[in-house]
Amino acid sequence: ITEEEMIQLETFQNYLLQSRNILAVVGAGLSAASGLSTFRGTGGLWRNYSPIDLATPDAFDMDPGLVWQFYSSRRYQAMKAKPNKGHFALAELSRRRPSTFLTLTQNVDGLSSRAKHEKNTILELHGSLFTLKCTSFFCNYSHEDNREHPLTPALANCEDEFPQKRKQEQPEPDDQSQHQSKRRKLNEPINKDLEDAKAISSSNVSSNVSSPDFKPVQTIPERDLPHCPECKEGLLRPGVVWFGESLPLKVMDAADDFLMTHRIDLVLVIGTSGTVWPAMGYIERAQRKGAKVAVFNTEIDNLEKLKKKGDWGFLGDASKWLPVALE
Ligand code: BJW
Repeated sequence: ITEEEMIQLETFQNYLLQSRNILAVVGAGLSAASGLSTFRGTGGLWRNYSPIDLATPDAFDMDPGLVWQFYSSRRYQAMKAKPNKGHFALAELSRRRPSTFLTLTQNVDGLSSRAKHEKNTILELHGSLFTLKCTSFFCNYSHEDNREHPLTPALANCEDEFPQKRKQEQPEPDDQSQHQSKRRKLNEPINKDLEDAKAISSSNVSSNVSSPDFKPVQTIPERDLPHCPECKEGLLRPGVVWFGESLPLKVMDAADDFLMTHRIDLVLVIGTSGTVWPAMGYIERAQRKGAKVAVFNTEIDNLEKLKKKGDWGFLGDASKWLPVALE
C-alpha cells in the first residue's frame, strides 16, 4: 500500500464508521479472485461470444442447446468456486449492520450467500444460476436452489470454462464470409432484445465480441435438455435475467424501498464495469441524494476525478482491498 493509498484508506474508514446507511453494488469482479470469469474485457466470458448469442430470450429460442451449454458450464464453475475474502468481508459488514446496509449484487453465482451474507440485506438483481424456471406460458414452475450437475446426460460435458474453441474448424482471420452468414442468421428477426444486446456489443464490449470464433460446442436437440418436472412439457431455463427482460419485480421493489426509506451516505461500487441498467441507476440515485462513492476495481478510468470530488478509488483486486477497507 502506497502512502497515498494509506491516506485514502484512513479517510474512507472514518467515513464508513460515520455512515448511517450504506449501499453496495457488486459485479463480476468480486468473484474474479474465486476463479470465475467476468463478462467484458480481456479474459471475459464474452471475448469470443456475443451476448446476442447467449444472454437474450431470442438466443434461447433460437438455440436452447447452445445457451444451456453456456449456463451448465457456468453452474459447474460456480459450484466448484469458493467465496473469497472479499465476499467474506462484505458479508461481515452485512451482519454488523442488519438494517442499515444493502447489497445489490448483479452476480448470479451465489458466492455472497455462501459467504454468509445476511440474508435480508442482499438482493440478486440478475437472478441466480441455480434457479430453474419453466418456459411454458401455462406453467409457473420455479425451483430456487438446484445444484445438480449435469442436469441431463447431454449436458455432462459442460464442465470446462465456456467457450471451447474447436481449433481445426476456426475460420482464418480474413475469412469473413462464414462470419457474415452466421451474423445474418442471428440477426433475424431483429427485435428489441437484440437491439439492446447490440447496443452493448458496440458500446461496451471489446470489438471481437461477435468474432468469427463463434462455435457451438455441440448441437443438442431440445428433447435432451432439462424439462419441467411439473408440466412435463416446457423446457426449463436458468433463472437469470437476460437482456431485454425485466428484473424480478420483488427485487426491484425491495431495492426501491431501501433507497426511498434510507438516506444513503455511502455507495460501495465493487468489481463492476458499470455498463448495465437498471443496476447502475441505483448508484446514480444515491449519488444524486448526496451519497459518496468508493470504487473497488482493477481498472478505474476516472480515479483522479473521483478523488477530487472527495470520493474514493481502491485500484486492485477487490478480494484484497475489501478485508482491509471494511475491517
Ligand atoms: C475486478 C477484478 C478484481 C476484474 N477485483 N475488480 C438504460 C440505458 C441504456 C440501456 C438500457 C437502459 N435500461 C435498460 C437497458 C438495456 C439493457 C442494458 O443495460 N444495456 C446497456 C448495457 C447498453 N438492460 C437490460 O436489458 C435489463 N433489463 C431491462 O432493463 O428491462 C426493462 C424491461 C422492463 C419491463 C419489461 C421488459 C424489460 C436487464 C439486464 C440484464 C443483464 N444480464 C447479464 C446476464 C445475466 C445472466 C448471466 O450471468 O449470464 O448480467 S449481462 C451481464 O452484465 C451480467 C452482469 O450481471 C452484468 C454486469 O456486468 P459486471 O458484473 O459489471 O461485469 P463486467 O465483466 O462488465 O465487469 C467486471 C468488472 O470487474 C470490470 O470493471 C473489471 O475491471 C473488474 N474486475 N477483476 C475488482 N479482481
